[in-house]
Amino acid sequence: MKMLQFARLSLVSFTVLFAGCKGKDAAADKADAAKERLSEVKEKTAEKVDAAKEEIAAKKEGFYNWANEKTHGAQCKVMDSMIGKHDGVFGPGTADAPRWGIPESKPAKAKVRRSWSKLDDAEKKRVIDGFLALKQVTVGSGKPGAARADYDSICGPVGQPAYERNLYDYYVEAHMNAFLSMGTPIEGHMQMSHMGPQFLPWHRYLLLRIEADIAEVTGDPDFALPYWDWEDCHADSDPKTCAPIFERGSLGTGGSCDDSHREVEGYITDQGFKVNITTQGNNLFIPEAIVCNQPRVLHRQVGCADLVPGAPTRADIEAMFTRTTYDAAPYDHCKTEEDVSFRQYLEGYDNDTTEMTCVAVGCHMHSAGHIFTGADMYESSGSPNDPIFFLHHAQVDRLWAAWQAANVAKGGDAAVDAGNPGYPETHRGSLFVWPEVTASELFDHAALGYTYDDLPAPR
Ligand SMILES: [Cu+2]
Repeated sequence: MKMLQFARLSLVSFTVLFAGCKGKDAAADKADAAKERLSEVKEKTAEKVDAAKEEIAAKKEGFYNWANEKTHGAQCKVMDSMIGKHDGVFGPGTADAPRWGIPESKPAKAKVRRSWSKLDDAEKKRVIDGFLALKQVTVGSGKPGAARADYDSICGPVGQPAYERNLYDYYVEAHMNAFLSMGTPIEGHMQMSHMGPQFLPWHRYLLLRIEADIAEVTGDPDFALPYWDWEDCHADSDPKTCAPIFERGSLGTGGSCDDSHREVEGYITDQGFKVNITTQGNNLFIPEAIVCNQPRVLHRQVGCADLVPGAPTRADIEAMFTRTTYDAAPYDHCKTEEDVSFRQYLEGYDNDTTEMTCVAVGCHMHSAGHIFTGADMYESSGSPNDPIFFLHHAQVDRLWAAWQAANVAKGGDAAVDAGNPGYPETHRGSLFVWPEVTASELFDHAALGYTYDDLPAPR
């Protein structure tokens, strides 16, 4: 009996042992195959990274230290020579939602965009909550709008780690892509989001999209973006702080002029608002400057930059109304034969500066708002990282609407094209990143279903 048991046991052990051997062989085979696959993947990834590095190096060669140039004209020319060095390989940053935000026909009831400082505390919080909600709309979230968070991120192609894509950062990326791909051979110098006639329509559409996103995600179909009335900064005893806008209870503080303490404090930070993708050191055109997936708190340095005395003033707005032409040749950021056009002026350019930053990105009006807010709004092509970006651009959009209305009121030639006399024929087409939308269909804001609580008129 015992013998039999032993025999049986041995047989069992032998079988187990044998089976174990066989199992080990199979497992080893599997491990080898996995290793092989892994090294293949690694090799392919390394190849891709090398290719990306080469591409980036080639692009960097096109960058020139144009700060050496001392005159406006010379700086302009050098800047121009940089444009077109990037060929748009970074991906358009699109999500599959063509014409999102554009109503099929003019809605019966217009949305009303109101001044930020006219909102009560609860309304302000609702706006901030809307921005926060977009950060939660990730591809796998199952939330409304999740499909639009499935965009081509710039991070992979520039060799940066992926982060969890979301409906807020889509706009940061779209804006970064627009800078990186500026003046691509495909799009040409014509269809540019900045430094050209499409500056205003491009940002008008960006606002329409995010406004529609917030409306959908928060379930509030009447949601309208507020605007930052720059004049509110001058009603304050200290225009440098612009306390009525940068308040602790909602949008958060203005950070600090001390470079190591720029963190925005207050409601928005307490609610967990984080920056996920940005660029380092004022580099708008260099892919190497992009940093992904190092989440951090929002940064501001309100009123710290010497380049601008403060937010634009009422006098600046009056000067805007004296411009009679929408845009003038060479239709960019450079000097025109006479004075700067309306678009050049509102974007921030002037003819006289030789300060390199002011030649490149402008120091007045729109640009002044970016520089005045500082840090994330100023140093990066990812300026939509700061929600004030959308309020700021709503103000720019409002001033465009005001200028148009003033022209329509004048009648005659000034009233053509919804009050955009001088809008060049060559720049009416598709928008960069959103080719399904054309610039000219964005001329009439009322037809797009929104209006402003107050449009300034020339005095
Ligand atoms: Cu912009």
